[in-house]
Amino acid sequence: MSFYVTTPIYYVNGEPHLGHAYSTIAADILARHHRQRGEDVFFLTGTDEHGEPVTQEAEREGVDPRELGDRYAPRFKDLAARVSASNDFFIRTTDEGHIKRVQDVVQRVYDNGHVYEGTYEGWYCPRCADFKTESEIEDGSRCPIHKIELTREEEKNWFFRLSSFQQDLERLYEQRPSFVEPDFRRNEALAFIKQGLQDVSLSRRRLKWGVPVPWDPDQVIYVWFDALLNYYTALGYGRVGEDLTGEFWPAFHILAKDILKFHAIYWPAFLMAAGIEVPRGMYIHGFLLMEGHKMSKSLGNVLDPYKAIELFGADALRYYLFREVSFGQDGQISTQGFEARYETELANEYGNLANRTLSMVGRYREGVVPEAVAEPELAGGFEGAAERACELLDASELTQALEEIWKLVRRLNQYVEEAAPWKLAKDDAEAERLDSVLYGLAEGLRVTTLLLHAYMPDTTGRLLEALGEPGRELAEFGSRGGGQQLGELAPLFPKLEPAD
Ligand code: ME8
Repeated sequence: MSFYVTTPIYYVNGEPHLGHAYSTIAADILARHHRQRGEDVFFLTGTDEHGEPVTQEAEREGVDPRELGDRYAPRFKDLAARVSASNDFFIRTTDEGHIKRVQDVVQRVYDNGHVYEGTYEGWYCPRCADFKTESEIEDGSRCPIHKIELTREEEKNWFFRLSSFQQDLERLYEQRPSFVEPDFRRNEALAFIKQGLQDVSLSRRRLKWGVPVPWDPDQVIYVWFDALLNYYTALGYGRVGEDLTGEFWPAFHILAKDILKFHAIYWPAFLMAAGIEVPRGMYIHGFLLMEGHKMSKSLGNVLDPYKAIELFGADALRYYLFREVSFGQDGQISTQGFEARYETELANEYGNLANRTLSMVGRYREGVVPEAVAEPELAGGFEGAAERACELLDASELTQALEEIWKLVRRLNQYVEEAAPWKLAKDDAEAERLDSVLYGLAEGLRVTTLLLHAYMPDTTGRLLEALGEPGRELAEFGSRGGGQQLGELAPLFPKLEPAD
């Protein structure tokens, strides 16, 4: 089994922010989870360096657009590393390997008869690098995403016959109901298709910064086709000396609702036109909101993920984002909410559970997990838990899966209180029961921590090491018998000093 997951490639027209980190973390959780299930995984992220959004910023700063890529691509790469993303490759659309392959595919689409020369006139947003249909325009002439004035543009250039894929797309949506998830996004995309599709421009004449159209080098390929193709081109050169296309294509895409139309409509149509298999699917998430606004470079309403990671660690941020905001929906985030969950859930519930379990096994059983059978009242709560989490993760329901896993953390804490091992330890007649309780706690903690590993790779890695767990595969409760020597564990989520 193989699994190929991607994030959007981010524009290099400004500093990366938490919104970008969010998509990257989501894709990383899926990548890590699938690796835990023993699948071959390829995880791709990167930067989108051509086109209007980047050219505009370069003009504003009076620099060459190439310079912006060289400045910001390393920052995006660094952010991915800081949030513990386990991406296998970082693509830049200025890579030679990408450019060459984009030209190949676009040429194929041309050769297959899906391209013609024409003129288009309409309302254009340079930040989106997109013409807007009448129904997408806000307040007469504003971009609904960037809130800036649209410009009336006329373009004579190459067109992609999107309209001729209307039926193929409708059929695709019918045959593969989960092609676009969640459902309400699928319906949105399908409604857009059913309105009737218009052809879209495939090239830009005025623009110099982009991939030259192979049969007409005076024009560059429209940035959206150049960008979307990254998902495909990367497999051709992302691992030196190997072509991974056969092994990993088609991809599963993670993205937010702002770029739904490109991914859910243009992209599969373009692939069909090139004779390439359409994506395996895509999950469209919502926006992280601070004070009710979409956080973005252009609105300047930015929360700094670096500071959060420096103070609380990447795992805490990863956890918070997927716990607080129901994945798929827009959701408010705040520093107060973050600190509260850090304290009450990560430190008090999970961190304490880990430390208590290790210290009780240490104190009462010299650090060796008893070889015993867990009490049914505890074991029962774990039945089918891993399976449920897997099913939810298969549907990219990252928040619901985390919710299920967190129920296990709470159940274990409740069990500690009910079983009160410190009381059992005072009574020799209860030695067997104490064995069973301590075994159950260690086993429950192990199984739960394996499930949490995709969300919080660093802290859970430390805990699993202390639990003497060599592997990272998901496990059923009771599948390990006891007898392990437990190690030391520094607090997983230390209390912050007020000075911080
Ligand atoms: O659109 N909340 O790049 P981009 C959640 N280059 N996610 C957010 C977010 C927020 N507030 N802000 C940004 C582009 N994102 C194109 C994509 S793909 C072939 C080309 C995330 O830099 C989210 O994934 O504007 C969104 O779709 C993406 O960043 C847009 O990044």
